[in-house]
Amino acid sequence: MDSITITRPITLSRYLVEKHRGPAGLPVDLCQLIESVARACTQIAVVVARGGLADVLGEAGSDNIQGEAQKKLDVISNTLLIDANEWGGHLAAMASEEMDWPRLIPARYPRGKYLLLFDPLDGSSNIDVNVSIGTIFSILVCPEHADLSSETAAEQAFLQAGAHQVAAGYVIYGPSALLVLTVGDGVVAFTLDRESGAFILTRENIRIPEETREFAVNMSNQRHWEAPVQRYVAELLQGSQGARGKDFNMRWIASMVADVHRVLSRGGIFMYPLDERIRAQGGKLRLMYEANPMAWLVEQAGGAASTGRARILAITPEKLHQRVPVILGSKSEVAVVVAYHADAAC
Ligand code: AHM
Ligand code: MG
Repeated sequence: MDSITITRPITLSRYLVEKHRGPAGLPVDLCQLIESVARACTQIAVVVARGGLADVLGEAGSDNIQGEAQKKLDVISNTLLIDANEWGGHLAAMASEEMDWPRLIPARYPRGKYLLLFDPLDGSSNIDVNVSIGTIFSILVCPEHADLSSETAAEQAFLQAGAHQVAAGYVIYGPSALLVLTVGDGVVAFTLDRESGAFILTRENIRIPEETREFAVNMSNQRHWEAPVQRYVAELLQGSQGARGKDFNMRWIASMVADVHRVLSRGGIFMYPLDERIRAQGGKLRLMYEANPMAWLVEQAGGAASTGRARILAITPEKLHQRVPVILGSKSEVAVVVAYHADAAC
């Protein structure tokens, strides 16, 4: 009889079970929590893909705590993530870009030991124009004896540096839906098989190339940037005729998930630096559910992530919705920007 080759794809479930059994010894409840986040993202992928067919495009008619207008899909994605994760018994609380305060687990469900943070649908400005968007998530351990007596009291439990994350990742809703994940031993990617509904391992040991010729920044903000970023980008634009001695290419999708995914895939540097208009608020991107998970993924892939003055993962947050400047990607490029900040401080 002819032999038949059966390919057995590695699903997210199998990957996590193997992480539990292997040297990483990933706790079972953390594995289950990651799966439950992934399940919610599968539902978000379906709704995002239906778009205008499901009447989910456009404004929700409300603002979030940052005063930004919420899209219908922001609100729907937030609800799907809450509904998928609050009953499982893994969480002590969750926090979201779209909620003013942490959400406590209702008393009818068991309370677990993890804290889940998410930006349910990042890249809001791209939702209605059919450009890639994504969900970003970060998981922390809830401190023992944390005060979870009220939503406002619970904020304190979340205020941990990104270096304490136990899992982080994003799902990008693009031509394919991909889950990119780290549990602290490298970065892997899974592609959603829309027929089976399973995330299938499609890339392992993702590494960001050290050298790059590509940068991502919103150039329309140029005149407002601080001097070190002005200097860095001016040199990139001078290309082979300037100090860098080589030409650079620019990409700006305005979805952090899509821009960071490109950096993880083929290298580059992504920046949302401080500028004069956003100085008082600390930056544009949010530390705890945008910068931290992305910074950890990038570091795990051999890159670097900084505010220009500090390693992002070392920052102890003061507020849940705190914002920071973000400069991340290929290590050698981030090092140049950090050096320019240090020069300017002398
Ligand atoms: P959002 O969470 O409201 O979508 O804002 C974050 C997004 C990032 O995805 C992206 O990098 C940035 O905002 C784009 O900002 P801008 O429109 O200023 O270029
Ligand atoms: Mg966002």
